[in-house]
Amino acid sequence: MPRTREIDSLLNTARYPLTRPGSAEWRDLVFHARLALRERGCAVLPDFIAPSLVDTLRTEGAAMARSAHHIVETVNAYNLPLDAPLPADHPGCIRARRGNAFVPRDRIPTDAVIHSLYVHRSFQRFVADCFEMSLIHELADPLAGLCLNVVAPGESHPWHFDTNEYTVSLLTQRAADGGVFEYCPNIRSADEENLDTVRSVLTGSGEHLVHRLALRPGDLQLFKGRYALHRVTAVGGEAARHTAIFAYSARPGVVGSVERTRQLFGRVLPEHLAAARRSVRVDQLLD
Ligand SMILES: O=C(O)CCC(=O)C(=O)O
Ligand SMILES: [Fe+2]
Repeated sequence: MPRTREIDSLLNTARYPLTRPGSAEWRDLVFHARLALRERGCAVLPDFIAPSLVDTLRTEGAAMARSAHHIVETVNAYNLPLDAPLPADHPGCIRARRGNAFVPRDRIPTDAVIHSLYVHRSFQRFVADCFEMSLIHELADPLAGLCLNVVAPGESHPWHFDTNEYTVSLLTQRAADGGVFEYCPNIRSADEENLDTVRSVLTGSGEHLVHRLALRPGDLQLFKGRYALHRVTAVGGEAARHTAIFAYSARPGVVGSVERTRQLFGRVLPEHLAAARRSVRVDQLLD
């Protein structure tokens, strides 16, 4: 089996000394990431990947993008079934077209840059520290743990909340036009849905709550996607937008639901059926 790559060869180590945990530079990076996460639920670490690998990142992503599961769906921000019994003014009644496609973990080569990073202990330790956690775990989900999100020209990834509390992502190919990541920090919390505010964003009157990121390939993004409503706007031009999505959890053993897995990847594996009987959730929020 191809080996994963060593972290020193992957990163812009001059800026990101991940092999020196606890050093002054490490503490400074973590301090700033924590501040951004506390204030906005989002931290960007620019030029995280070694400049010499940014092209490899793009070509590897473009090759795996051929295995994306393409299906255009009508969804709501909570990924609730469209016939869920909700009051008429509930923001979950607002529908959108989801046109992005995911390449699942079992279609991503082990020696790809994004896989090498996802499983690397130094990287996980650094990410955990930024999220103020002692430890983070890869999802036990054989499909959703690591994905490539493909937004093709003309498509978008509409407003939604993530199932995972924390998400780490890395742009591998940017759109020539559009494909902007937009988010509303802390619009809900573990015990408050804030339905009125969510509805205002979905209907356009909450525009002042929307933040935008100008990401470049190789930038790392740390994000609290369970509490921030977010989307990728429609991609223009010829090129698709590709992002690696690294999903981690505070608990080991987290596996996506059967319904959501089928929705995202078009198939389920025995691990999903087994997990449905155990059901590990971190809170009682919708989705
Ligand atoms: O591709 C992105 O930048 C965002 C993807 C996203 O929000 C998701 O996969 O849940
Ligand atoms: Fe998301």
